[in-house]
Order: sequence, then structure tokens, then C-alpha cells
Amino acid sequence: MDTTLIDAVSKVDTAFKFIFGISFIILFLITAVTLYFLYRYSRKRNPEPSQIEGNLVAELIWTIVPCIIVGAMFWYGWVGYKALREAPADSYEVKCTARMWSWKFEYPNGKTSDKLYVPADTPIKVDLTSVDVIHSFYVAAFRVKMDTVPGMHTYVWFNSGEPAEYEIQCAEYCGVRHSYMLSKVVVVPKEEFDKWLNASSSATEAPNEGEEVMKKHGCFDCHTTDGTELVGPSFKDIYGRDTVVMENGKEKTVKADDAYIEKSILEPGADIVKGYEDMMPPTEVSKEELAKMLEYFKGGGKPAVRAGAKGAEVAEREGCTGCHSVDGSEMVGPSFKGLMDRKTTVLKDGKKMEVTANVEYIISSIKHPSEYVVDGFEPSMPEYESLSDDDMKALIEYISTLK
Ligand code: HEC
Ligand code: HEC
Ligand SMILES: [Cu+2]
Repeated sequence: MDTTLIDAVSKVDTAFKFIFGISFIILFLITAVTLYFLYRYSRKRNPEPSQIEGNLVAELIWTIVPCIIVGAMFWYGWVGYKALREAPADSYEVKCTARMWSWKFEYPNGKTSDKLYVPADTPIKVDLTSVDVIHSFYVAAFRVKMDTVPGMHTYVWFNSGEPAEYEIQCAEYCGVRHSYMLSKVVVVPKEEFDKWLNASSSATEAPNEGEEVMKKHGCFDCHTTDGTELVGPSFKDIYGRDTVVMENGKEKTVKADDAYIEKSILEPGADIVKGYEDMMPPTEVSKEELAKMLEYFKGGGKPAVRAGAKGAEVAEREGCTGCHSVDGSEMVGPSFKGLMDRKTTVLKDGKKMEVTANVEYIISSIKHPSEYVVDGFEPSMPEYESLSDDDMKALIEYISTLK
């Protein structure tokens, strides 16, 4: 890669050190000369002041030397500025939208995130804009700071370097939660980045603890989750079904409820599923592990999806949670907790009225927040007109889980 472009950081630092160094030297010289003059030309040593006029050499020196210094400052500044402005043509581009009071990053494949994940050792160009007021995208580690302006596109670029994390701050005062407008640049190895980019978001799937436990105990050595038979029956949809088992050589039909599954795990030799060998080893499992496994079987052997998980993610990504809490506490806006079907006093065209927060009301509150303004709050919520139907549905589902 072109190394002259990579070290924008060091060029900015050089300009800074140069200007700081010169300023420091000049401060030192001026102070020294002042002190010397105080001493040398005090009334005691120099009772008769004299008028001095026309010294060509002195005039030339105090004109030319400052010109050279200022010219050199300009030169170093210009070199650093050019390095910051000229993004390499092969930069990886990420779109960034700032809003009160969060950042949203969008990738070429449409994936969005509230943190800036980037591949290591790659020039990254961040295309910046804002939906409400002027913010400023500031990553001190990369020496980049650029205003994000509504209706306009600006950019910064940097070379991501080694895997690490850096702070993103907003550097333009933008309202009461300005100081919370924080995020991170997360630099990860290229392969990991590709995996992250192409994975559906992890937050929609509850961590599947049952599966973890079973992996640990080697259950999947003999059982599949996709319906195919291995040494034992597949785990797919076994919960609640009627199973024919052999008990002392006699057939018996049992319902695969909690007790049956528990027994199958703890005493595998007791009820043998018809058509299988008595091959399952007894496993030492704790009560918690057993509970997690039962949870897993109840979910049909699939990762369980938490209700409202997608909506939670949308709320995070769209910045709703920057102004709305989910725990009942008041932030800039009313809490999402208990919002669904609550009676709310709102101002419509300056008149107070009572409404019930049903689905239509909530949709209208999101798309056109200024139509009904909740009493006691500022009408400071931005309009979310371009939210997709899917996102809207997910948000409503999420809000209705917050009882
Ligand atoms: C060495 C292979 C093997 C291992 C390891 C194994 N199993 Fe099994 N499992 C079987 C076989 C064979 C059967 C069918 C015979 C029986 O019911 O014992 C079975 C049956 C079951 C059943 C009843 C299935 C049904 O259709 O009713 C459950 C539940 C079960 N196993 C859970 C587990 C769990 C949980 C683990 C890990 C802690 C595990 N197994 C580890 C071989 C194994
Ligand atoms: C900049 C802060 C801010 C952001 C971001 C924000 N809101 Fe709001 N929201 C408010 C404020 C302030 C109110 C109360 C005043 C009003 O009704 O306009 C409000 C009101 C609401 C209401 C009506 C609440 C009630 O009690 O009746 C809903 C629903 C709502 N917002 C949903 C959302 C959703 C969903 C998002 C994200 C897509 C979001 N808001 C983003 C500030 C914000
Ligand atoms: Cu800001």
C-alpha cells in the first residue's frame, strides 16, 4: 500500500509539534528579552531614554524570519491537511448518519450498526451526514474530526491499522445528551469482519445456553438437530410428542414431557426408544444444566428467538434509546416501558387531549412526532418517516413486550 497516504496521523502530529515547538521557542525568547530589557534599561542603568530610528538590518530580520516561520507552519499544515483529505481510491466506504444522540453506520450490503466495525489494515472512508442538527465526528486516535451537516455529505478517512478499539465522540454541542453521544471504532481482523458483516445480527437470537451445555457433554456426537438419525434419535421436535419406548422388553407409548426427557438424560437405560440400541451413556449434569437443556428441547431444538429482539435492535440502531428508556425512567422522551395502551395527555394543535397509546397512535408518534406532543415534553423528537414497515412492526412488537 502507498505509505505516503497511510501516515496521515504522523503528518498531523508533525504539524502540531512544529507549531507547538515554534510557539514555545518564541514564548521563551520574548520572555528572556523582556526580562533582559527590564534589567538593562531600568531607570537606574539608563536614566536618559533615547529615540532610535531606522535600522535596516533589524527590519529585515523581523520581516523575513516570521515570514519563513509562518510559511513553514503553513507547509506542514498543508501536508497534513492533504493527507487527511485524499482518501485512497480503494478505501472501504461506510455511511454514517448522526442524530440526537447517536451514530448509525451503514455498510455496502445494507447491514447497519451503532458501532463502526472495520477490517484491519484497510483505508476506511466514512461518509458523514446528519438528520437533525450539526454534530461532529471525532476520533482522536486517527486525528480526524469533521462536522456532520443535515442535508450535506462530508467525509473522513483513516487507515484502520491493527485490531483495536477507539472512541468516537461528538465534538459539536448538539443538545442535552451531547456528552453521551459516544460510540466506538472496532478494528477486527479481515476474516472476522467478513463474518460479522455477513452474519444476521446476533441480538435476534437469544444465547442458546442449552445448546452450549449439550456441546460440552458431547450430546451432538450421537444426536442431530435437523431430523437426521445418528446413533440416537434427532432432537428435532422431540418435545411433547408420543414416543414408543421399550420397558423390560415390552412396548409402551409415553409423552415426551419434562419428566421423560429428564429421565432419558439421567437414566438412559430405563426407557429405550424403539428401534435404537441402549447405547446412551449416563451423563452427570447439574440442575441448572438440565433446566437449560429442557428449555432447548421446548424450543424444538432450535435457537430460541426472544420476542421483540429485533425491535430492540431497531430501537438501538435508530437512536430511539438515546431519548427513551425501557425501564420506566424519564429521559428526553417518555419511557417505552408500559407505553402500549397507556392513557396519555397530549397537545394537539396547542390543545390538551387524552389519548390511548394504541398501535395507530404509536405509529403516528414515530412518523410525525409533532402531531401529538406528550404533555410535559419538548417536541424534540425527529421524524422517522422513512422507517421500513418491517422495522416499524418490530418496534411495535418490542414496545408491547415492555410491560
Ligand atoms: C453415545 C451416543 C449418545 C450420547 C453421547 C448421547 N445420547 Fe441421547 N440417546 C442415544 C441413543 C442411542 C438414544 C435412543 C435410546 C435410548 O432412549 O436410550 C438416545 C436417547 C435420548 C433421548 C430420548 C429421545 C427420544 O426420542 O425420546 C434424549 C432426550 C437424549 N438421548 C438426550 C441426550 C442428551 C441431552 C445427551 C448429552 C447429555 C445425550 N443424549 C448423549 C445416544 C446418545
Ligand atoms: C431526540 C430524542 C428522541 C429520539 C431520538 C426519539 N424520540 Fe420518541 N419522543 C421524544 C420526545 C421528547 C417525545 C415526547 C414529545 C412528543 O410526543 O413529541 C417522544 C415521544 C415518543 C412517543 C410517544 C410516547 C407517549 O408516551 O405517548 C413514541 C411512541 C416514540 N417517541 C417513539 C420513538 C421511537 C420508536 C423512536 C426511534 C425510532 C424515537 N421515539 C426516537 C424524543 C425522541
Ligand atoms: Cu452530537
